[in-house]
Amino acid sequence: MAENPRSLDCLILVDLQNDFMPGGALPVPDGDEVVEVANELATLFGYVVASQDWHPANHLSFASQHAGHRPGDIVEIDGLEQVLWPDHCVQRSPGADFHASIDRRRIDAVFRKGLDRNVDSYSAFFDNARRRSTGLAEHLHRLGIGSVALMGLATDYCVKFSALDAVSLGLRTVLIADGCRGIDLSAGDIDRACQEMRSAGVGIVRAGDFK
Ligand code: VGL
Ligand code: ZN
Repeated sequence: MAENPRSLDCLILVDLQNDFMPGGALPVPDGDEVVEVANELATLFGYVVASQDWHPANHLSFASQHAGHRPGDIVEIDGLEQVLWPDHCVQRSPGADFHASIDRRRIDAVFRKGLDRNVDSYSAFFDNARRRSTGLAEHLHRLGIGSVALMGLATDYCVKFSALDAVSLGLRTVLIADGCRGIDLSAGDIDRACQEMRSAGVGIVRAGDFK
């Protein structure tokens, strides 16, 4: 841990896991390009956390759990709209590991999400039903961290929802645009996600701004 995290910002690395990389189960186009950005920025921040998508093998966000459905379909689970995904980031599988080039020594704490079979968790802070916290909000609060910079995968899902939750928690929040890649399930999703974040009060910056 940094000597005095109170005075420092926190870098949040979102889901830099093998399954979101090219060749993975739920590949984000060019997702591997942000790994180097993460390693560089991690040296510049006093405190670094990472989120890790961490699903049971029968998670209900998996299309394989819904007869007759395919990835990309949208269903309703417990009243919440759910996009169905290929099986990904199954707990303890290699796909759930962080990309091998990520410098783990720079990560001060890891927060896992998506453990509950019945509810997905895009945000690094809360599940999609906002019923359970991952512990990240309390953790940052305990450390006296009031501002966060986010980067990672995917811009239009986990990064977006993490950034919106950060703002809603009263954290000063910036998105490192060139440290993110998105899925664009529907063309324009990434641009719309950035607009949504900007309107919510997320500052959009570039990695070079921190150097
Ligand atoms: C993510 C879809 C499903 C993400 C995680 O990390 O953006 N997307 N699970
Ligand atoms: Zn997931």
